[in-house]
Amino acid sequence: MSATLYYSAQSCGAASFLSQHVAGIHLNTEVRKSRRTQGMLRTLLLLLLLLLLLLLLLLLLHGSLTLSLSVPLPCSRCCVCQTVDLKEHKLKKSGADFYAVNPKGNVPTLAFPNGALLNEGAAILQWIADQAPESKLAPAAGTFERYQLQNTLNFTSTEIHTGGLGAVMRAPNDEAKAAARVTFGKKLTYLNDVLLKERKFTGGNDLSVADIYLFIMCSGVPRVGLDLAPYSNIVAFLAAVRAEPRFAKAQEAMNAASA
Ligand SMILES: N[C@@H](CCC(=O)N[C@@H](CS)C(=O)NCC(=O)O)C(=O)O
Repeated sequence: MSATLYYSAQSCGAASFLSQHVAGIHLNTEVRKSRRTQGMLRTLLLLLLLLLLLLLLLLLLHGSLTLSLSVPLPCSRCCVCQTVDLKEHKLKKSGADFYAVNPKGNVPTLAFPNGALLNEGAAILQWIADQAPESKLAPAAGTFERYQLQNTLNFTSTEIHTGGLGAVMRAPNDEAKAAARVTFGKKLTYLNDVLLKERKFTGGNDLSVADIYLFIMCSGVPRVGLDLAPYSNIVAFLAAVRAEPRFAKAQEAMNAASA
């Protein structure tokens, strides 16, 4: 059975939607298998058409087979995606109370058929990457590179997301906002001068879930009154993520889903 991802395209939850799309786990592989089966049945039917006496009976049989095979089958590594109105804490489609899904009320949230929940972005992103190791969205568990990815996810969550963007947004007045921008600027300098120095992505040449999360967060920096232009490595990083073909497709899918 599929897990359900609750997200909002205008929030940090977008990183999880984009990552599951890049990982390819949005595809219902079982449905693709049944389409292959349908193709084989069509070939068989063409041969059987030569036997005119059985024509009517075979056409009827074909109709019922097509009908049953087109029903999507459950897929253990798929994500079903649901958008959340974060102001109202309601599901956009049904209007149902989101607190009934996740008592913490935040996105991203990943709900499993057995009732288990993941509701911290860093954990969800690693779960997504691990469902599709061939996507190389995270280094293998247990390797030093995986701990470095975890390091970047935590840095993004605590120092860019909550400690940077969140601190400026929550600051009660202009003076406090200016002070929060100065602190945030120091973290951006670290990101620019150390983490992204001579690197396309934070882990090297392969796009990772940490890059997708960092992309979403850094894209929000101008909205809190900070100019990214002096941070040339961050600007180059954002362009590199945007240019990654799998990411570009994922973004198109997210735009289409929220249109
Ligand atoms: N600690 C969580 C924070 C997630 C978070 O801040 N989500 C925001 C959107 S960016 C949210 O859902 N806010 C609404 C709420 O918490 O009620 C994580 O790292 O994933």
